[in-house]
Parts: sequence; structure tokens; C-alpha cells
Amino acid sequence: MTLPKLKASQFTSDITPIWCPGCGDFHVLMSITKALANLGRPPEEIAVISGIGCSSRIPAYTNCYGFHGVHGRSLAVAAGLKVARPDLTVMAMSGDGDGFSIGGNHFLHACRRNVDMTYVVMDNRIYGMTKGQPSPTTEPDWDTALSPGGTGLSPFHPLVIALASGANFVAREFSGNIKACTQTIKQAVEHPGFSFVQILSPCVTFRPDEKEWKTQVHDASVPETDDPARAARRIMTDDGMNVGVLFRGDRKPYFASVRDGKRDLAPLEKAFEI
Ligand SMILES: Cc1ncc(C[n+]2csc(CCOP(=O)(O)OP(=O)(O)O)c2C)c(N)n1
Ligand code: SF4
Ligand SMILES: [Mg+2]
Repeated sequence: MTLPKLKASQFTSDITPIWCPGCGDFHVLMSITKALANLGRPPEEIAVISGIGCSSRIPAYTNCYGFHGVHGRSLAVAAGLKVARPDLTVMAMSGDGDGFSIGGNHFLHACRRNVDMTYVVMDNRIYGMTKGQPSPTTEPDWDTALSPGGTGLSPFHPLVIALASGANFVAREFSGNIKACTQTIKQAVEHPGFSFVQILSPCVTFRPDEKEWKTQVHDASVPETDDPARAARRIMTDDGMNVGVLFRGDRKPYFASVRDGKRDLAPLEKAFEI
């Protein structure tokens, strides 16, 4: 089957983003729309679900179906939608605060459940929208007025957590590498099951130091693997800045039997009729 030729502009809405000039999220938006165009599915067959945060504004800036929802709950909404409408391509978009603080527990169980959808987290190691509080991925010695002397807390490691919790595709990219981000997002969407992509996306306003990320990111020294033990060994030496696909597994997605039409939900729906 020949796929229709689509352009990224067909996936962009007419709402102008209100992100700060230079915010990494602009690049993520470009990569998302390019990846969606390359998939060959029209915008009305795609749903983009988010929580709350600067990063979570993304659904409004795409032309797909979207839901800018409740802080930390993008995965619950996205999983419910995918199970109810398996024909749609479902993407959940989040930030490090939304996804790993208030939404942390949902992250674990979304990886474990392995519903066929893609989770993109724009990680700027800060709560950008609420003006710069430390997040779970903030370095322990990051010293500001809101965290005098640093939090002293060990940072959350999203790739380790995703791998240990059962995600079927795990990757990290840098927002400024639009080509690599586009390719990885497309692969994540095409891979069955729960795919997780952490995108290092600088907050130029509250973390100007992150402008240096473009000189600090580097390709991972070890290629991607389908072996969780090898992937785990690679991330034990992770410096937080290596990019690329880490792991591509072969777990069967949750509810595949429903998608194949083998389970009849009508009796259950009838039982709950009011
Ligand atoms: C239940 C609830 N608690 C707290 C908030 C306040 N709040 C809004 S966005 C946010 C953090 C956003 O950080 P992140 O997800 O990293 O997004 P960023 O703005 O950095 O892209 C918080 C704490 C809220 N909106 N709702
Ligand atoms: S506050 Fe930070 S994350 Fe939010 S739009 Fe500005 S640069 Fe981007
Ligand atoms: Mg953030």
C-alpha cells in the first residue's frame, strides 16, 4: 500500500505557541509534526494527550485531536482512549514535573501495562510553567533561591525506570537534533506497545545553563538492543547526555485481543447499564 504524502504543516494548528523564544519545546513540536507526517496517517486519526506545564501545551499547537488535561494524568487519559479507540494513533506528551512527580505512579504502570501508544516527555529538569522549582530530574546541587544549596536529592532516572517497569521501546533524544528526534519519534510510534522517549528540551528562561546541552549531548557508545540486561548495563554508565534508542522489546501490547476483535465487551457494558 502506498502511503499518502503528507507535510508537517498539515499537523500544525493556527495557534501561535506562547513559549519563551529559544525554548526547546519549539523543536520538539517541529519533530512531532514531521514524524506524524512521515507516518502517513491524517491528523484526524491521531490523538495528542497532555497534562499541565509549558511542554503540555503541545496538543493545542497540533492539528490532531487533542486533550490538554489534568496535571500528571496524561497517561491515564491516553491509555483509556487507546483501549476504547484502538484504531487511533495515541501520543501522550508531558514534562518532567508532570510526568515524573505528580504523574510518576502512572508512568510506572503505563510501562507495565504496555498499551500500544507513545509517551514523549520534554525534560528540562525543572518546573518551567510555575517559575523554576526543582523537579525529580533536577541535579541535587542545583542552587537557586527556590532550592538554596540544592535539594540534595538523588535524581529520578526515567530510562532506568521505564526499562525496569516494562516499557517496550526506550529512547533519549535532544530537542535541538530535529532529524534524530523525528526519526526516533516515528520509530516509537510504529513500535507495538508502550514506547517512551525522553527528550532533553532546554528551559532557556529558568535554566540558561541548559543552552550548553547542544555541546554536551553525544551518541551512546553502545548500540540499541532487544536484551533488557544489556540495556540495563548501558544505563548503569549513563551520564544523562547520551542519546539514541536504548531498547526495543517484543512484549505483546495490552488488550491486543480486543483489538483483534476476539473479546466481546457487550455483556459487560450491559451489566453496567443504568
Ligand atoms: C494538581 C496540580 N498541582 C500543581 C499544579 C501546578 N503546576 C502546573 S505546571 C507544574 C509543573 C510543570 O512542570 P513540567 O511538567 O516539568 O513542565 P514544564 O513547564 O517544565 O514544561 C505544576 C506544579 C497544577 N496545575 N495542578
Ligand atoms: S519557562 Fe522555560 S519551559 Fe516554559 S516556555 Fe519558557 S523556556 Fe520553555
Ligand atoms: Mg519541566
